[in-house]
Amino acid sequence: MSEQRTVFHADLDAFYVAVERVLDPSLIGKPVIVGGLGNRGVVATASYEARKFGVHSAQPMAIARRRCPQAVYLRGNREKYSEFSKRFFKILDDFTPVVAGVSIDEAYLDMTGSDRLFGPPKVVAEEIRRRTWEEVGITVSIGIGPSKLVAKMASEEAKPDGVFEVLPEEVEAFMAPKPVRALPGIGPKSAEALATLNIETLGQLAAHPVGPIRRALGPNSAGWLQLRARGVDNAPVRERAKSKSISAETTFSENVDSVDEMSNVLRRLSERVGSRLRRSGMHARNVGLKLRYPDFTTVTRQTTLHQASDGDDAIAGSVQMLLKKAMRERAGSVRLLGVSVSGLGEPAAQLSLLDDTPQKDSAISNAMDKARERFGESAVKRGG
Ligand code: DCP
Ligand code: MG
Repeated sequence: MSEQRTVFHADLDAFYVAVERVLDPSLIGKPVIVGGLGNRGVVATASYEARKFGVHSAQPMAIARRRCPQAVYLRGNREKYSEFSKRFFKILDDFTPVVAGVSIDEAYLDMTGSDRLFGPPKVVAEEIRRRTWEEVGITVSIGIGPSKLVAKMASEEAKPDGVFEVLPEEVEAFMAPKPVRALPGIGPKSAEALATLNIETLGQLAAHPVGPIRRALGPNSAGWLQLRARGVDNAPVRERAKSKSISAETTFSENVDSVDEMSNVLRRLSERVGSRLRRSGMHARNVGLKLRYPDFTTVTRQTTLHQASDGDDAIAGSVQMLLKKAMRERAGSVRLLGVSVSGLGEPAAQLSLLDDTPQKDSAISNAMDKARERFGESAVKRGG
């Protein structure tokens, strides 16, 4: 069918902790936990020393403190992390024009045909690792495979501080013994449903008759997941999942009842989402607001932009409107606010000539990103 591809998945090791260790080498070798330190905080990441005690990302901080009281706890520094992230992505750009960042510390690289320029994949991967170590001061793990899916799973194998290559002829044997949960796209619920069919491994999933799997997982995902269980994935490195969204949220240590304060927080969250959106090179069609009330009732409201955009004003404007609406429906204090964008796609080639607002918004927002990079997030604010 198509030519054989070579895909890399590169993921920095314990990224936030690694940055903290560059800034303060006395943290090297110690259990270190970065995250929200308030009583409702969660762990953003933990050093591998702390992971041994059962501490992991997204865990409530209270549990981490119980499991690893001797760790060094840090609040973290978003601007520093994004600065290090940019330096890492700059290095990746030197190796291929086809780099797709998927998060602050993680990217796919299409390295098909790069042998002639740089040498065999493993050698190239070691070169990326060497440069990242020397120029950023952080270790990165790299998985190599004939598809994004296999490269991603190989990088799990490579972690920490290593390279793991899966050759095309090794894919099935590499996938088959893994538990179904190892496949991106299979969560705890799907795994449970598969367990009722006595399917524990990807090999068993691939070999099972499709009928019962359809009934267990739904007609849409069954066939697709069986292919993926065998490592089949033709998605190009550039393409992003259609369902992809970008979001940012804040849980307050004390409930907030002032609508002005909610507005301010939402403005900041909108800018954070906008800046990540601009880095992705995509425009968003939908903007969403999330509110959680003190009784834990959570509501989400969504609106569609007139024109897909990546500008802070477009996002923040819609969010303010959604906030007003939500407060009319249920006024009072909130414990969490969130902003999201979805319906992401390539920017329209030709924006409306009659309406230059989105372009201007986008250009100003880009300039603000640069200024924030230099002076910090809170230093630069746009007039209301
Ligand atoms: N992160 C976060 N909240 C999460 C997961 C991650 O804030 N629920 C942040 C902290 C991580 C960074 O994103 O340092 C990168 O996420 P990874 O999943 O790549 O985790 P790490 O880089 O920390 O560790 P690993 O070595 O497993 O990649
Ligand atoms: Mg990482």
